Amino acid sequence: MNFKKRSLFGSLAIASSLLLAACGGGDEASTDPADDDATGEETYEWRFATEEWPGQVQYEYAQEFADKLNEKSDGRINIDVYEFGGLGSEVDQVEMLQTGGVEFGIISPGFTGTLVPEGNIFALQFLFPDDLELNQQILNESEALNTHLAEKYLEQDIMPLAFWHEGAMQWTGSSELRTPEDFEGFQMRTQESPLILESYRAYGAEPTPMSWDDLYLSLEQGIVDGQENPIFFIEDANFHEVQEHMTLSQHNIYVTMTTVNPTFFEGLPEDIQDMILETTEEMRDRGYEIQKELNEELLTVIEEDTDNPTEVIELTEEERDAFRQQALPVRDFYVDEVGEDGQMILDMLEAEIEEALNE
Ligand code: 6CS
Repeated sequence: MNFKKRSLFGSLAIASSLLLAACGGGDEASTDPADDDATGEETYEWRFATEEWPGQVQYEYAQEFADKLNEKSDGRINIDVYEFGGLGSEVDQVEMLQTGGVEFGIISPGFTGTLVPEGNIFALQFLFPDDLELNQQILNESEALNTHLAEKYLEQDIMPLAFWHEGAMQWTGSSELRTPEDFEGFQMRTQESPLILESYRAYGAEPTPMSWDDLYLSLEQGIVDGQENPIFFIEDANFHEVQEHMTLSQHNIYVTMTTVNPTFFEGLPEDIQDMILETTEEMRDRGYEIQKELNEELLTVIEEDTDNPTEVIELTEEERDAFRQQALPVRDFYVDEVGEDGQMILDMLEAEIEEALNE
């Protein structure tokens, strides 16, 4: 049993109070200041939803973001950071951000694939190069993402402030995953986005979307055979306890977004907006730095956990290439699904990646 499971009762209590707010029963995405402080200046109380727990990358990032804003505003801005589980599933959190039940959220595109089909771009395996630092630079600077994809999110009441990644994704399984054939009939847990499912069908797997809240038990009980995630998450969520094998596949990077409710943001005074944007800039590489440290440290923990031995499989470049070849046609599927704008975003991102590699 996963000892880190949180109290359901506490979680439901938080979720229902925020849902009330989202339904208009509370201060829905209100830009109204909470109150005035002793000097008569406005103060603000905001909520920031994350998809992870304390100690994991998103939560630590969000807490630093909150602390910085608090400091910059001389204590006038107070943000409550919510760990995952208290506000429902990842998809529930997306809806809360859209409706103003929370002002800020870290949202992974893997949970918005139906809402913003163009965001499925991050499900395309072997699209980004292996250099993780370069990938963060691409995410920071990409016009395809920060302008064109961001517009698609904005149309759905989600305003991306920054795209960043939590490291390379790896596979774990109850059986070895070395070749695409190993995925034949393999029950793979995925996030919700349709293109993630399609990517695993391309290997012959049978993908099952589910929240990560249900994943430990599903792996333990054999409801699914395996999953994909960065190493820090595999260790911290204890998936390695219930998986025999981990393949260092680096088939993708885990991209996520710092987001804000646009109506709330646009209603804020300009100086407060500037503080948020400045904080976002200062935080640009923090996600990268936090994931780097955790991913390195926790790989050793998995390797040295003799109570829960996990075979760590390192793929050769030739072995990775076999997956790459099977993954490439999924890009056509992406374009068929998202049409002209999606094609433009993909073409532009591919050109930006090429340029970054040649610099
Ligand atoms: O696998 C997932 O769904 C989760 N993985 C990470 C790295 N962060 C949150 C997400 O929900």
